[in-house]
Amino acid sequence: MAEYKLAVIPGDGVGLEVIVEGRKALEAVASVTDGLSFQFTEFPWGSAYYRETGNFMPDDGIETLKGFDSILFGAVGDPNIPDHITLHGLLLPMRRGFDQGVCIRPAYLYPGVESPLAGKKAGDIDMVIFRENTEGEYAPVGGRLYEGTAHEVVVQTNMFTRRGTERIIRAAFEYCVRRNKKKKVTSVTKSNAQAFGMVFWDEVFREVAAEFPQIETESLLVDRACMDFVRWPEEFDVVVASNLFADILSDIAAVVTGSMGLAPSANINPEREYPSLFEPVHGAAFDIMGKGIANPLATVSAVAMMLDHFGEMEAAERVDNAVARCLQTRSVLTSDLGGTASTSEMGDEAARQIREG
Ligand code: GGG
Repeated sequence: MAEYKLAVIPGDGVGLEVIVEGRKALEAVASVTDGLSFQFTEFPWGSAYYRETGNFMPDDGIETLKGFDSILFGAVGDPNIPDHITLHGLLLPMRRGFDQGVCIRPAYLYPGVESPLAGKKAGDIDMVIFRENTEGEYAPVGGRLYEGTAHEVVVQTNMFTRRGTERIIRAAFEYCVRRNKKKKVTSVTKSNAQAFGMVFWDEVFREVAAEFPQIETESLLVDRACMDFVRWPEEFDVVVASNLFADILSDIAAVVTGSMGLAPSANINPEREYPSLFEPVHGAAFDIMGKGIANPLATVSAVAMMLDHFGEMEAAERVDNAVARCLQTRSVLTSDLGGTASTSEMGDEAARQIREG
């Protein structure tokens, strides 16, 4: 009998809409799985909370979340608050506070979904991106001096630690070994220009790769990787990159597999000392928020990644299969995939598919 305590943070924008459907998916899978249940505690943190209190979460927010098995997160971002304030107020403190250094972002071209790239068939694109998640270009290291004057100075420092770099690269290789249909790890840097941090990354990549001689390896510069994601995405298997590069690459991977609305993300604390966080890759989506048309399937797939993290493999597979069936049957789809369904109709269909298994 497993009962998981989940913290639910819908956050902002369409996060509020898709999280409801993520919860429906969890309730559906619990209803058909013996001994599986969830206890939800919802937190109203995000931009509305910031307007009321001056903070995106309470001072003891991280401490409060420590008591949970996992966090289900929607999105952060507000049209009237600068993005660097919202992101650094809620999501990044959780990723760093819970040492979630391994971010996993799969991208798969499902049967029934059309890629914007000509000639790509279902399954042609099947890659998993490993994003370093707590340092690199996202480290809050830097400052501004003489602001607003003609001699203003701005410093923004990338930060790479051996522990963080080794950890994400090793996670990518171990994933290849565990899911043995994955055979190649591609590391992406810009070490011709970034001669300290990224040369270091390349060195660590070679060191870790030597422990996995059975896995094919490749190192690409990020500009080349961006081109290849568009012209030859089928060449990629497992990709590992720094915080910023993998964020950009995972958005490209999401659009070439049909929609940002299908891309899930797992922010993992590999040591399991702290809760991990599961979310859709997409953000608050100001253009469609409040309209009830956001695609909730990225959140449903994030729920499957959470179940996989818990070791609830049958339940995870049931949710993954339900998403695949929704996409293949095409009877209920949101507008990003050419349908007319609302967010809640799509979520109901996913829950129905989960129950029917
Ligand atoms: N659900 C993810 C989300 O809200 N993303 C907002 C965002 O801007 N994220 C930046 C990042 O993940 O680096």
